[in-house]
Amino acid sequence: MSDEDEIILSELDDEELVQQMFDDLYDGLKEEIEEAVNILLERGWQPYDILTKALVGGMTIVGHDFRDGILFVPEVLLAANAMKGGMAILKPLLAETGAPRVGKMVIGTVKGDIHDIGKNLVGMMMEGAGFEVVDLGINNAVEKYMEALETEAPDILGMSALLTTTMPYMKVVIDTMVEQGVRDDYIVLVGGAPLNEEFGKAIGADAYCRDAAVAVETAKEWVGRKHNQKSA
Ligand code: B1M
Repeated sequence: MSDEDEIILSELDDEELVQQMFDDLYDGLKEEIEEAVNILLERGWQPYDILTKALVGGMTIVGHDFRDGILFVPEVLLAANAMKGGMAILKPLLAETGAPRVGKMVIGTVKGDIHDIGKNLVGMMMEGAGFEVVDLGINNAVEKYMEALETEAPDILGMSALLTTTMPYMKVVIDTMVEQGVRDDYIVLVGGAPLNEEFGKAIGADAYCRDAAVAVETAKEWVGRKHNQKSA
C-alpha cells in the first residue's frame, strides 16, 4: 500500500482494527484512536475489553520500545496523550454500571513521579465498580496525602509509583500515617509496574495491586472486611 492510500478504520475487521490501534497509539494519533474506540463500541465491544485489549495492549508495545531506547520521551508523551483520548471516551461507560456506592478512595501518584495513566485507569475502574474516587493527580508530597485523608475521610488510600526511584516514597507516607496514629484508620493499597507483593508488605501497605482489575477486587474485599469488623 502506498503512503497516499488512506486507511479507512471502519473498513477493517476487529482484529485488523486492534492492530491498527497499536500502530496509531505508537504514532500518537489521538483522533484515530478516538475514532477506533468509537467503532469498537458501535460493534458491541465492552468498554473494558477495548481498554485492556486495544489501549493497554498498545501501550505495552510503546513501553517495550521506550525501555529499549527505540522510542523517546516526546514520542511516549504523544502515545500517552492518544491513550488518554481513548480513555476519556470509555470513562463514563465504565462508570455507568449503576453499582451502589461501595466505598471511597483517595488516590495519587507519589512525589517525584509524573506517570498517571495507570493511576487514572485504576480510578476509572474503581468508579465503574461503584467507589467514589478523589484523584490527587501526580507528584504528591506526604502533606498532600495527609491533608486529603483528613478532609476526604476515605476508606482507602491508593498510591501509584512507576519508577524504582519513587516507589520508596510510599513508605514515607505510610510511616507518617503511623507516626500520626492514623495508619489503621485506612486501607492502604499500592500499585505500579516496578512494585510487587513483597515490596507492598515491606513498606506496611495492606495490599499490592498488580493491575486495575485486581485493585477493584482487593478494594472490595478490604472494604467488606472493614465493615464486618465495625458491625461485629
Ligand atoms: Co516513563 N518510565 N519515564 N514515562 N514510562 C517507565 C515507567 C519505564 C519502566 C520505561 C522503561 O524504561 N522501560 C521507566 C522506569 C524505569 C525504572 O524506574 N525502573 C521510565 C522512565 C525511566 C521514565 C523517565 C525517567 C524517562 C526520562 O525522563 N529519562 C521519566 C520520569 C518522569 C517522572 O516521573 N519524574 C519518564 C517519563 C514518562 C512520560 C512522561 C514520557 C510518560 C508518562 C505519561 C503519563 O503517564 N501521563 C511515560 C510512560 C508513558 C512510561 C511507560 C512507557 C508506560 C507507563 C504506562 O502508562 N503504562 C513505562 C513503561 C512501562 O511501564 N511498560 C515507563 C500503562 C499503564 C496502564 O500501566 O502504569 O503499570 P501501569 O499501571 C497499571 C498497574 O501498574 C496498576 O494498575 C494499572 C492498570 O492496570 N497500578 C496500580 C498502577 N498504579 C496503581 C495504583 C494502585 C493500584 C494499581 O493503587 C491502588
